Amino acid sequence: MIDSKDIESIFLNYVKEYQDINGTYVKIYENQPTPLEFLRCSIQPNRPAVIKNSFEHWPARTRWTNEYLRSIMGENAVTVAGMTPNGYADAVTFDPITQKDYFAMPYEDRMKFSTFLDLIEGKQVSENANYISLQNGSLPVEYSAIESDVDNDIEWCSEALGKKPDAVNFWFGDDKSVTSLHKDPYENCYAVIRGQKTFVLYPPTEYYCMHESVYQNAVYEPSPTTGKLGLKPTDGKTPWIPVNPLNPDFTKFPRFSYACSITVTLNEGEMLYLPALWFHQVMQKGDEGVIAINYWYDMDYNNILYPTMALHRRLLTGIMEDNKELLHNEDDENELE
Ligand SMILES: O=C(O)CCC(=O)C(=O)O
Repeated sequence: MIDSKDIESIFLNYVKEYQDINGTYVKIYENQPTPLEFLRCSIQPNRPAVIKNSFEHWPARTRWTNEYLRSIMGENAVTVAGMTPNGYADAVTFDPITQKDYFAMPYEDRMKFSTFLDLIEGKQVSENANYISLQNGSLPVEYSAIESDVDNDIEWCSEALGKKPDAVNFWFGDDKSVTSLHKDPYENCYAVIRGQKTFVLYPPTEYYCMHESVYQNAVYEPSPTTGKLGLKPTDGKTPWIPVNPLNPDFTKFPRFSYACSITVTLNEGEMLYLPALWFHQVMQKGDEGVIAINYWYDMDYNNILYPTMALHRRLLTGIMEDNKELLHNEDDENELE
């Protein structure tokens, strides 16, 4: 009779086989690759890469000081989508009041860009982490005044993929904000303009190690009396990874001990190619704020990668971890009804 331990060892073999073959190698391109080289060496094998010296020509590289941004954008209203008391927006979070883990979504506020700069520069005190982190193509929507300081797409990547980006996003935050471990169905070219970003990466084959589970949603809201942000449970559930690679709890999440991270630190002027469905957690540091632009290209759904991830998710999180909601969900990404 086969038991669940046998099935677990099959998943573990799959994790290890990929690790044995690929190790933790990250290709470094000293200059922008040709589309063919990028396709062959990075996109097709679905491996991360760092690309140096590829966007030196962007005016943003020299122009985007806080002073300049304030002069052009200061009066414009922007969305600060990542306001949290602990720096973790969209993350599994324990609520001491209800004694439950939730999928915690940030408080989203609109403010003048100059007010956001005051918060980042410490001219206005805030108890919260404040992060400009909208992922809806925010650059052309909210930052059209500075959009022409960067390229509309990453030419060699567009050529390699045969498409233009689906979304171009503007990120501005500081070391208080961390993006929790997750994956996206996009090929991602992530360009650091100011400061430093550290990505902790895991390949899609390590889904087994991630302990993804389904959590009730909650959103941070300011208390009407104190103004402090607290969690308010809401309708809906979200499948999410509860492990923090910075401080993993191996008693609660033993399978994470088999995960093999690749840590990539990007400095100003460097770009990460983050392949579709790679798990990533992102930290940042830099005086007076960290700025990045990323280009999201729709992943190739004809490839076996997407259905393979869905299969693993249904088997592991759906059946073995008994989250039946996942089995009936057609959309394999996030929110569940
Ligand atoms: O920069 C960040 O904080 C997160 C970036 C990210 O998750 C992404 O580009 O998919």
